[in-house]
Amino acid sequence: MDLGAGRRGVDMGPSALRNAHLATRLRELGHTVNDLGDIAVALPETLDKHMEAGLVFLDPIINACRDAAERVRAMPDGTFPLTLGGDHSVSMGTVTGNALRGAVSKEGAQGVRSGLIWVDAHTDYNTPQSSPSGNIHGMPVAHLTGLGDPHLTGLGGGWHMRPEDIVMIGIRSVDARERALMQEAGILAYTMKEVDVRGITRIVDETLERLGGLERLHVSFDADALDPSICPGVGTPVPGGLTYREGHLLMELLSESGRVTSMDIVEVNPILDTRNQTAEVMVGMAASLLGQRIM
Ligand code: 6HN
Ligand code: MN
Ligand code: MN
Ligand code: MN
Repeated sequence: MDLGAGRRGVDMGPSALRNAHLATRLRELGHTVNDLGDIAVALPETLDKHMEAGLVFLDPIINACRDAAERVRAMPDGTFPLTLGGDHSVSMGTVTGNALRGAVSKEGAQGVRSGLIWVDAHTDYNTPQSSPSGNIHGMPVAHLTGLGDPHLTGLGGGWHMRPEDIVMIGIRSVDARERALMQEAGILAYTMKEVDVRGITRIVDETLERLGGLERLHVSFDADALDPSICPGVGTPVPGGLTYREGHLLMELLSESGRVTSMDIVEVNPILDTRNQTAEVMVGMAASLLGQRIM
C-alpha cells in the first residue's frame, strides 16, 4: 500500500522487488521461498482522503496492518517472514505479528519480548499530535511502543515494543516534536554522524549487545536509509545516507550473528526510480541478510 505515504507509488514496490528477482536470489542461497502474494488494500483513488484525528487514511491502514500481522503471526515455525512494502506503516503489522508468532490467536495472546532494528533516514516516531504531515508512515515506531491512535496501538491486543528493545541506524531527518518524543522514550538512534565517526562494525556490535538475550530480532529496512544516489526510488529522500557497502556490511554482520528472525523491505517507489535500481539494491540487501543460513 501507499496510503501511509505522502505521495503515490510505493504500492508498486512489491512488484518491483519481485521483478528484480528476489525469490531467485534467495533460492540461489539455498532457501525455500514461498510467495504468499499481496494483501488487498483499497486504492486511494476510491477513497475520500481526509484527516481523521491527525491521521490520513486511518481505517484502510488499520485493516492492512491487521491483515499483515495475522499473516506473519500464522507463519509456521522455522520460517523467516520477509515482508515487502509498501509504505512503512505496514511495519506496525509485521512487528506485531512477529511478536505474536506461536500464539494461537491475537485475542488474549501474550506477545514475546522482541528486538527491533530500524534502518531508516527517519525515526518514524511521530504521533498524530506531533506529525507535521498526518502521514502514517512517519508514525509506526511510536505506535508500536503504545503512543498514538488507540486502533493502531491496539494491533497486538495489548502487546507493545519496549523502547529499550529498539535500535535505529542511518538516522538524519527527525521532526522537532518527534525528537522530543524519542528522547522521552529513550530510544537509541545511531545517526549518520555516528556511522561516519564510529563505523558500521562497532554499531552492529553495540546493537547486538543491547538486544542481547532477545530471541526474536526484526530488521525493518526503509530504502531511504541508503543514499539517494544508490536508491533514488524513494518518496522522502534525504541526502547523506548509508553507502552501498555500509548497507551490505550492516546486513552481512547481522546475518553472521545468526540472530535476525524476520525482515521488512519498505518504501521502494518504482515511479520515482531509475530503471528499477532501488528494487535491485534492496534485493541485494535482503540477500546479504539471508546469506548465511539463519534458521
Ligand atoms: N518514512 N517525518 C516525516 C513525517 O511526515 O512524519 C517523514 C516520514 C517519512 C517516513 O520514510 O517511512
Ligand atoms: Mn521509514
Ligand atoms: Mn524513511
Ligand atoms: Mn520514506
